[in-house]
Amino acid sequence: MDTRAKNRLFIMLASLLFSAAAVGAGASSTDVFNRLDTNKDGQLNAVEASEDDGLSSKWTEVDQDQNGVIDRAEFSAFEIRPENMAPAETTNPSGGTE
Ligand SMILES: [Ca+2]
Ligand SMILES: [Ca+2]
Repeated sequence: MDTRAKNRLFIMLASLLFSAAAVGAGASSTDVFNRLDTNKDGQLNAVEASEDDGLSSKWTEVDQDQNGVIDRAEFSAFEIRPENMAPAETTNPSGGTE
C-alpha cells in the first residue's frame, strides 16, 4: 500500500468517525433549548415553552425562581429529571420518634 492509498484510507476512516460523532451528539438538551428559544434571548418564555408539551405542562415546576422564564440552568435541571419521578413523597427514612 503506498502512502497516497494510506492517506485516502485515513481520511475515509476519519470522516466516518466524524459523522458517527455528529450523529451521537444528536439532540442534546442544548439543541432542544436552542430549538425552543425562537427569539434567541437565552431564555424560554411561556409561548416558546408551549412548543414542548412536557415542558409547558410542568412550567411552574421547571421555572424554579418563578420569574416567568426558563433559563438554561432551569431547563437542564428539568431535562435530567426522570419523566415519571413522583413529587418527593417523604417516607421519613430516619424513622419516626413514635
Ligand atoms: Ca426566548
Ligand atoms: Ca426562571
